[in-house]
Amino acid sequence: MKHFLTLLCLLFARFYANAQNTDVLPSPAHVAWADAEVGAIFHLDLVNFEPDYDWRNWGTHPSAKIFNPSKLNTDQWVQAAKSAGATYAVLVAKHCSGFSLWPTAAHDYSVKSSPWKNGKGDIVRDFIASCKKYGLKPGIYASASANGYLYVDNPGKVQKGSPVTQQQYNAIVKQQLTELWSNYGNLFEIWFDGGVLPVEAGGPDLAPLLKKLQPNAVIFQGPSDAKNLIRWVGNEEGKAPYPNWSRSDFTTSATGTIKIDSINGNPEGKIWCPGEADFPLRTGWQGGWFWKADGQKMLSTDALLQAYYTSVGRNSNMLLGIVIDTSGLVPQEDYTRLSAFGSILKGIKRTNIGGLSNKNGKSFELDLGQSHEINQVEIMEDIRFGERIRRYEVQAWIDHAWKTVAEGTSVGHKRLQVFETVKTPKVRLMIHTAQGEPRIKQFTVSKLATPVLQPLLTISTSR
Ligand code: IPT
Repeated sequence: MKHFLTLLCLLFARFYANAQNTDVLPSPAHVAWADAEVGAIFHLDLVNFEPDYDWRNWGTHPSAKIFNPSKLNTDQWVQAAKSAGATYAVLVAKHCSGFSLWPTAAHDYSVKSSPWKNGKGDIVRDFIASCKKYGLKPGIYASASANGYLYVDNPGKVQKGSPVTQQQYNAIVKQQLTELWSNYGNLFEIWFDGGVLPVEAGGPDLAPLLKKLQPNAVIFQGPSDAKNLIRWVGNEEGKAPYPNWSRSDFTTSATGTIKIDSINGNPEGKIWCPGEADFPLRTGWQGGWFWKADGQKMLSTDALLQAYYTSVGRNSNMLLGIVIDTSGLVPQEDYTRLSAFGSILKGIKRTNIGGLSNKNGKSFELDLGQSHEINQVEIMEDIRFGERIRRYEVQAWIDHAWKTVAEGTSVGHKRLQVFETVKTPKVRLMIHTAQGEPRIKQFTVSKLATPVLQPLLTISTSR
C-alpha cells in the first residue's frame, strides 16, 4: 500500500508538472495569426503633406484642408502588399497627428474636413473592402498613446494647454475605437503603438471594449488584461531576438512607454504573447514609415530576405511597413521592390527536398533516398498544444558519421536555419529538452540557390 501511494504521488507529480508546463496555450486567434506569418502596415498622414510638421509642437497642427491624396486607391495598396507575400494588412487609421482617416464623430480633425472626395470619403472603409477583395485579413492601428491635435504625448497623457482634459481624451479614445471596432467588421489584428496607459495610471479601460467588440482580433501591445495579446520585438529592423519564446510574463510596453520587458519571452511565461517584428521598407525620414519625395532609401531584396529569416524564421511574424505618397498610392519603385521580394519568397517555398509532418516524439530521421545537397532546415511545432521544444539539434549523415548542421532552443510556430551546403542521404532531428511530448507540425530540409543563400549566411542564425 505504501508503495502504491508513493507511486500514485509520483505519477500525480509528473502529470501535474507536465500539465503546468504545457497549459499556457495560444487562442485560436493566436494560431491563425502565427499561420499568417507575413503582414503589411500602411502609413499616410498629414505629415506627408507638411513634412516640417512636428506633432509635439502643440497647437501647430496643419489644417485638414491640406489632405488631398487625389488618386488614392486602396486596391493598389493591398495588391502591393499581396505581391510581397503578405496575408494580412494593417491600416494606420490615426497616427501621432490625431488626424483620422475615417469620418469620426469624435471631432472634426479627419477626412471629413478635407478636400479629398469633398469630405465624403472614408479610407478605413475603402481599405477593408480592398482587403476583402484580395483575400488579405484586415487590421487597424489607431494608437491611444499620442495625438498632436489634442496635445497628448506618450503614453497617452494629456499635456498642459490641451483643449481637453484626460477624462475627455479617454472618452474620445473610447469613442473612436468603438467606431473602428464596430463599423468595419471583424478585424484580424489591432495595433496599439507604444502600448496603452493603464487604467490605474489614468488611462481608458479598453479590455472590456475589446472583449465586446473584437474578441477574435490579436492585440499588439494592448492592455495587460486583454486577450490574444502579442508583443513587440524591441526594434524596427525585423530582427526578433533569439531565443524568441511565444510565452511571456507581460506584453511589451506594459506601461505604455518604450520600456521593453521580457524581450526574449519566457518558455515558462504566464501568458501566450508572441512577438511581431515591424519594420519599414524605406529608411530615413520619419524612420522610413512615411513617404517623402527625396532623402529616403529602400531596403534591398537581400535585406528583406534577411529580415524574413530573423522574424518568421525566429518564431515571430513579419510586419512590413509600406508608404503611401501624397497622390494616395504606393510609389511604383516600392511596388516593384515588394513584388521582387514576393517572387523570391515563393521560390524559396519550392526547394524542399524531404520532410515529415504531424509527428509526435523526440527524435526523427529523414531518409532522403539518395545523397542530396541541403542548406536549410525548417522546424514547426503544432503550437495548438503549446510550445514544447526547449533545445534541439539537427544532424546530417556525412562521411559515415552524424554531423551537427543546426541547433537551437526556441522553435514555436517556425524556425528556419541556413548553413553551408552539405551533401547527405539522411538527416535527423533530435529534441534534447522538452516539456511534454513535442508535437512536430513540420520538419523540412531544403536547398536554397546560392544567390539566395549567400546573404543569409551572413546573418547570425544562432545555431
Ligand atoms: C515604439 C514604441 O515605443 C513601441 O512601444 C512599439 O509600439 C514600437 O514603436 C513599434 O514599432 S516607438 C519607435 C520610435 C521605436
